[in-house]
Formats: sequence, C-alpha cells, structure tokens
Amino acid sequence: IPAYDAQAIEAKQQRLWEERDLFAASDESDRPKKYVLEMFPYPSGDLHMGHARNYSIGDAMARQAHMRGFDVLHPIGFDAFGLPAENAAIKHNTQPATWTYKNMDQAVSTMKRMGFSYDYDRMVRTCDPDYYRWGQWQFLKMWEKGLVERRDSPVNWCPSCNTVLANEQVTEGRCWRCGSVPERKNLTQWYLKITDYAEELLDDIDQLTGWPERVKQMQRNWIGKSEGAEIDFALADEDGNPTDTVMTVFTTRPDTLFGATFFLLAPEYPGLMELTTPENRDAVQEVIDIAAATSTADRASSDREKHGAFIGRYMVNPVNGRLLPVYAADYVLTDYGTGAVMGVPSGDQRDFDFARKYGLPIPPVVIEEDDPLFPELKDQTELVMTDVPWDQAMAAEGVLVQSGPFTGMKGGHNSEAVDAIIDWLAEKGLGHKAVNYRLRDWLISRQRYWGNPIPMVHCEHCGIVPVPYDQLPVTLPPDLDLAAGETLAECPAFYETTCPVCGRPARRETDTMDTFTCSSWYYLRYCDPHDEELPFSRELADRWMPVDNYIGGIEHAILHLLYSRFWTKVMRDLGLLDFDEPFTNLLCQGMVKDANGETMSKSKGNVVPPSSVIGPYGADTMRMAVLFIAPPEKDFNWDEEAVAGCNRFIKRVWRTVWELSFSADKGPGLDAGSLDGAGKTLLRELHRLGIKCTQDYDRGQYNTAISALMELTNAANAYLNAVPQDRRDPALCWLVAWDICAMISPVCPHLADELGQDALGVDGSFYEVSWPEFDPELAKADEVEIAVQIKGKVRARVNVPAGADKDSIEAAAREAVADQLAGKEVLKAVVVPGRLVNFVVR
Ligand code: ANZ
Ligand code: ZN
Repeated sequence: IPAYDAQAIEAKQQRLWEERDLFAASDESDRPKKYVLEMFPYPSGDLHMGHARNYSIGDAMARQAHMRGFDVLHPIGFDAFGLPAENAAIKHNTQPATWTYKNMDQAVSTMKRMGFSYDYDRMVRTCDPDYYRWGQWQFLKMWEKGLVERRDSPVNWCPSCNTVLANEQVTEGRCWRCGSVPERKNLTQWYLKITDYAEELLDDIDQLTGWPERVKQMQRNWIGKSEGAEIDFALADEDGNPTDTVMTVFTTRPDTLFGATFFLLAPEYPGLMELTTPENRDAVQEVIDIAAATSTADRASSDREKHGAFIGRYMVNPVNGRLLPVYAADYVLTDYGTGAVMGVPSGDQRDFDFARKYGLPIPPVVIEEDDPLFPELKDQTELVMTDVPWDQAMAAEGVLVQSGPFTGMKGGHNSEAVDAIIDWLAEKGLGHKAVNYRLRDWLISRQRYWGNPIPMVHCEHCGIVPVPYDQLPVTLPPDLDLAAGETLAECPAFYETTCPVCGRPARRETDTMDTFTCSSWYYLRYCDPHDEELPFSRELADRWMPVDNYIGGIEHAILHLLYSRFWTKVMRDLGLLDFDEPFTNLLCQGMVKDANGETMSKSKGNVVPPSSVIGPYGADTMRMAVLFIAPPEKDFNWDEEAVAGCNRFIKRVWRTVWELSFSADKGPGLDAGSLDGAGKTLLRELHRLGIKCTQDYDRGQYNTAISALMELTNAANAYLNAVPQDRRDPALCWLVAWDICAMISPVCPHLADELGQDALGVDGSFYEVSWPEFDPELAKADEVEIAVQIKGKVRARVNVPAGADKDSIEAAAREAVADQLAGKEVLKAVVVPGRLVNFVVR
C-alpha cells in the first residue's frame, strides 16, 4: 500500500480538475439545475476558519448535488468595496485597489488549495468596473421607476467611519462596523425606497419555508408592521376652542382615546419652536438638546428616564373635547409614525412613567375584569376616576370604562373597541385606519471613496441629472491621497464634468453607494457573468435562479438578506426576472470558536488559520474536520484532537480501500445469495449505512454522514480481518471500496479521486459518477422465526433478527401474545434463542 501523501495527492487531483474544467456549470445541460451558493467574502485578508467551514459545507452540498444528477452552479467572488480596504490602504501606504486585488489573489489560491468545486470562470469582484457598471445601471433604472430619492432627513453619522449609516447598520445603537455610537445629523442623502415593498417583504416571509425560523422572525420584527389608526387633533385657541391647525398621531390603540391626558411631539417636530409659547422655549430647547445627544435606541428604550417640556399649548381630544397639554418629549421619535403621540398613561408604560414624572393624571379606560376596580367602574361612561392606584400601565386586553358610548366594549390590540372607535372617527372625518412600518427607506449614499459611484450629475440649470447609460460606468479615479484625507468631493478630476442635458459645466455626485448594494445582486451576475449588454440576461437568470441553497452567517439575517429580497422584487418589477424570492433554502452556519469557546479574533490572538491544518494534514483533513466537529448550524469549539482524529480516519479509509482493492474485481456484479456469514454482514452494513449516510447528506448533516462512513469502514475491516484474502468475494470488495470512495468524495474529494484512479483503476473523478443506490431490503437483518408458547402451547410465531439478545426476543414475544397475556401474571419467561419463548403464567 503506498503511503498517504496528502500534499502530493491534492496537488495532483487539483491539477486534473483544472485541466478538465470539471466544475464549469453548463448553461444548456438538460439535467435539472441546482444553484449552491456561499455568501461571498470581503477580501480583508486571507481566508479564516469561518470561511473554511462555510465553503466546506457548500462544497459538500454542491458536489453531492452533482453526483445526484444536477447541473450545479457553484460560483464564488468577492464583496470587494468598503471601508476596511480604505483603512488598510492608508495604514499600508497603498491604494485600496492594490490591497484588495492582492488579498483576492491570496484568497483564491487558498480556495484552490482547499479543492473547492468553484466555477472560477464566473468570478465576480464587485470593485471591477465591469461589475459595478451594472450596479450603476440598475440604480438608474430604479431612479426612472421612482425608487430613488434624494432627501434631507435626520441620519446616523458614524464619527469614526466618517460616513452615514443605514438604519440596518446601527445594531444595538452602535455602528455595525466599528462600534462607535452614531451621531444624529440632518443631511441630504440618497435613499432607495425599500418601504414601498414593506408589505410584500413581510408577507412573502411566509413563502420562505426553507429558511430558519429565527431569521424570518428577525426580518418580521425589523419590518415591524403595526396596525392602528391615525387620529387628528386640533390645536386649541386661548379659549380652549379648536382651531384649524391639526396634528395627526399614529396609535395602535385607538380604543384608549378617552384615556389620553396629554399630547407629545418629537423634539425634532417641524415648527415646534414656533408653536411653543415664549416663556417655555428654554425648557423645550433643553429637551431638544438632550434628544440630539441621545441615540435613537436609547431614546426608544423603555427603561430610560424620560425628558419632556410643556410647550404652553393644548390640543383638543376629538372624542370628548378634553384639553391635552402639549409636551416635547425625547422618547417620541421623529421618524416613526407621524412624530406626534397621544399620551395614554394608563395603557402605555412610557406614558405612565412620563405622567408620574410630570404629575399628569392617569385615568383608567381599559381594565381587566378581575381588577378590583372593575365592579366600581363597570358601566361608568363618564370620567369619575382620574387617577389609577396602579404602579404600572395596563397593556393587556380588557373592557372599556369611562369611555362614553364605547364603555363595556372589549378593548386591546385589534379589538372590537378599536374598530368601533375608528368607524366613529372616520364618519366624522377625524381619523382612519392606518398601518405603520418600522422599516425605513434604505440610505445608500456614503461619503467614502472605495465604493460604487452614484451615477448622477448636479447641474445648476437642470438640477439632478442621471448619467446617460452609454457613459457608464462612472469609474473611480485611481490615485486619491486617502492618507491625507482626500475624498472624491475634493478631487476635481473626478467631479468636474458637463451636464448631460445642457452641456454646461456641472458637478458629479461624489457620494458612493453602500457596499450592500453590490452584494444585493451578485448572485444574479453569477448566472451571466460576462454579459456586456445587461447586468444579467433574463433567460440565464431564469435558468439558474432562485439560489437553491444559500449558506452564510447569521450576521446577515437582516442586512444583506433583506436588501437582496428587496432588490430581487425591484428587478422583477423592472421586468428583468420573474420570481419573487432569491434564496429558497438558507443555512446559517454556526461559528468556529477557539478551544475555550471564545470567538476567534486577531485582537484576542486566538485565531487558528486554515494553513495550520492544511500544512501538516492536507485540505481533505481540514474539510472533514470542519464538517465533522458539529452539525453545520451549530457553533463549535476548535478541537485539535478531533482534527488529528479526522486525519487518522482518512488514513484508515486509504488503507481499507487499498486492502479491498487487492481482492476486488468489478466483474459481472454481486451475487448476494452466494455470500457467507461475514460477507452477508458486510453487505447488510453497506446498505444500512449507505442509506443512513445518504439521508444525512440530503439533510445537510455532514457530521453524522461522516460517522456512518466511519462505521462502514469498520465493517469493511471486520470483513477483511475475518476472511482470508483468497476467500474474499471480489465483487463485494469492489462494491464496498467504490461506495466508500463515492460517499466520502464530497467531503474529501482528493482522497476519493486518488483512490478511484490508483486503487480501483477508474478514469476521472467521483464528481462525475452517480451517487450510489442502496436497497432497504438488503439493509434488513436476517431473521429467524420463534415460536411463542403460553404454558407450553404454541400461541403465535414472530420473526426476530438472527443475532437478537434474550431481552429483545422476549419483548417481541410478549408483544405477539399481548392479548392472551392481558390480565395474567407472568411468573417466568423461558427464552431459547433461535427457537422459542415459553411464558409460565397464573
Ligand atoms: C396611544 C397608545 C395607548 C399607544 C396605549 C400605545 C398603547 P408600535 O407598536 O411600536 O407601532 N408611538 C407612535 N408614534 C411614536 C413615535 N414617533 N415615537 C414614540 N412612540 C410612538 O407602537 C405604536 C405606539 O407607540 C403608538 O400607540 C403610540 O402610542 C406610540 F395604551 O398611542 B400609542
Ligand atoms: Zn444642465
């Protein structure tokens, strides 16, 4: 048996695959298609263990799918724009492009060293003008469709990244990239109107049956649909009479309208200062300042102390004419609902805290029937109790009290009272049903160099003018002095242009697009990577899309996965494709942590680089280790011993297949009937474990699939040990050797192909062969018939596995005569294996 030399074997097999262009997806094959995709990496250095795991999962899936008869598309590329490249370039005194292309080359060579079955001819690098040109093209199409807007609004500005962030990029109140607390600024920025798709994005989540529930829930929460009403309140004049000035609130609880005792405005509410009476302006300004200095997340937090200031004015409650003092309050957000809120302290905890702090009344209007107040307030239509003895608000369902004609109705979210009050308001023209989404439009402009330029021109005469399609791409200038802080806005060579409409001097837009725009459609470009007319042809998108299996990290649960769903729907509405959802099945792989369960990171110094495994053991061991240590979706702790164990198993497979090969002969095929005991056992194990392994592959449970192969290898060795070489069945040896190689090939493709070629003498790669088939009949254990006696008389016969132990034989016998034994006491059971069971009963 030759030595197992991983480095030599892997180099050889990789060369053969490349020579034969084995992994090129065919756009024309009549096999059914399967699109297997791993989230493409940022080229911020060499690949790390998380990548190795992600891609090993995808590769096992893609290879097995090919053996299952699919035409497989399995591409790779790079999400190459973004701030890390810019920062690294400054640090290393080079240009982002230089740094990025170098890293991409390094990463590709590691991918090749890992033996991944990528169709490299389809590689997408988002910083290639050939790619980003089509991002600009799609941006212009969206502009034409009214889905792009430039507007002035409060935005999150990251002071350390020096750019604005999308709402999705502020996680737990911090910049997703650097962790700084963003500042609120009013800026004119570019938006994609993802909110136009809020409802569809929410509704279609139900179609995503192949997605993890938790990701779907995160998207639902992010979109955040609230149903309720918009209600108009009139500003009161000095005598308390309604004026023509109306302000609208959004509420999810119109049923609590009789319980409103104050009215709140966001500190950023337009015209707030003008509305405020002079003597109150200092106090209101203070609230404005506090709000400006506080993150949105903190302002929205229920635990935080609330700050408010009376503005000296009152609103009229439309339902009962009550005058509500108006406050500016920091917990009211300007970009949610209408920025105005009716304060109902008995029903809303934040309002409750606010009322207690500022001494405002808290009359109960919805109470539970078991509340001690209920008997007293039940049927009470007028306001008799202005302050509840509660120490918190009551948000549950209950019955309306002190609520005029609505008293006695059921109240709560979407309740009878909600409908009744909305109807009443609608009739009077004072309000209507309303739906509100938490989702905001996607802020896509960035004040950074290393991104896709927004293809727009500002002309003094013509306003904002799109760059004509035939002038795309707007390319980045190559040599900004980033270290000196130079930006596109300071680079005349970039921004000086002429207006496409009037031809006079004009200024290019100098913002670039959020890199998430680039990653929102790369999977479409893979379908048609060299198209020079379009971002992708409809025909090829229809051939390959949707992605059947998408594999990546949970960190993109909202960001990338939501944006891509949006982008797909927009492309559909532009007539560029005709499906609704881009990713059919989603697998979020767990994290690779260090041996102590800590996340691997450069700063902690606990990173285990893939090279540390590939070097001593080879790529197949690396691949097997990341698949074997845990199921794909679970986190795992790095385990040196498990890695060494995988390597030992690989070598055992190597020896076992070689050993089998010495007795193997494909011949005319196997005659199962001619096998003796050891041979029969091996054949049965082959079918039993083959079925198990196949099912585990199909479920993506590679760890247990590998365990089944370990068992099968043991069974093969048991046979080799039990049967002398000259008495082994040649066809059985061939079959077992073949099936082990075939089934291990998606995990350890180099090992399998080398054994196939050298030990079994077949041409080519297991990638091209069909997945083996197994027979449940042959997987069944041999059975013997047992007579079941009661007091010596035969009452039944059962079949039990040939080698079954006494306990399981007795259990099978008991079941067979359960009816006859009912109500009797078994004094004794005599078990004679292979023949009978006799129950002695009373
Ligand atoms: C009166 C009321 C009574 C409310 C009650 C709740 C309970 P969700 O479910 O998150 O959509 N609200 C509306 N706009 C707001 C803003 N810009 N900033 C802060 N709060 C705002 O929450 C909707 C509820 O949040 C609305 O319903 C409103 O308070 C408040 F017993 O109106 B509610
Ligand atoms: Zn012009």
